[in-house]
Amino acid sequence: MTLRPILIHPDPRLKKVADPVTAVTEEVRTLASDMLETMYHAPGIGLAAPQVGVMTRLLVMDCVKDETQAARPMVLLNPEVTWASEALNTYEEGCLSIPEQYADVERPAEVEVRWMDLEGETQSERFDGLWATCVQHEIDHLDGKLFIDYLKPLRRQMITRKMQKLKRERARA
Ligand code: K1U
Ligand code: ZN
Repeated sequence: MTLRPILIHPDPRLKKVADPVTAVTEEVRTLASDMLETMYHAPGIGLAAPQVGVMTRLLVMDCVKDETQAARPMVLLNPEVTWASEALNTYEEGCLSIPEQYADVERPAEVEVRWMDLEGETQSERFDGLWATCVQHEIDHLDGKLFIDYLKPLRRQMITRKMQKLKRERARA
């Protein structure tokens, strides 16, 4: 397994719609495995393929935060929200592509998602709580959308400027 570098906003690849996975190849399995390792190492609770520069509709997540509970690494290929609750939930979101910036985002509290697993089988599950927030945040990444796109333009601009500065500093180091 290999740690893959995570792209930092602004980057054109984070604004593009990713392409569907057409077959579960060795390349797809390696990508999923590398992304899980990269997510746990970050640490994070989710990661979408465009964040590691791969324009494919693949996401990984594990929202088990309690260390006494068993981990639940999930790999979702071509995920689609098939139902969303009218009830909304607000969560202070972060993003591994926008380090150390957090903001409240309102999203459906529960969603049903259909996807293909690494065996090529169709799966469907209803998510709530942090799982629902995370899967929607990751599917947004596959559609070229970031959590800051839900914020007012001024706040979004301030965060983008901070990220530009961070990237300049990292390039100099
Ligand atoms: O997609 C990403 O950038 C990952 C992101 C997912 C996410 C976080 C919060 C709400 C929605 C989606 C993260 O994992 S940021 C890091 C984080 O939330 C975290 C890190 C360590 C422990 C617990 C949470
Ligand atoms: Zn993110």
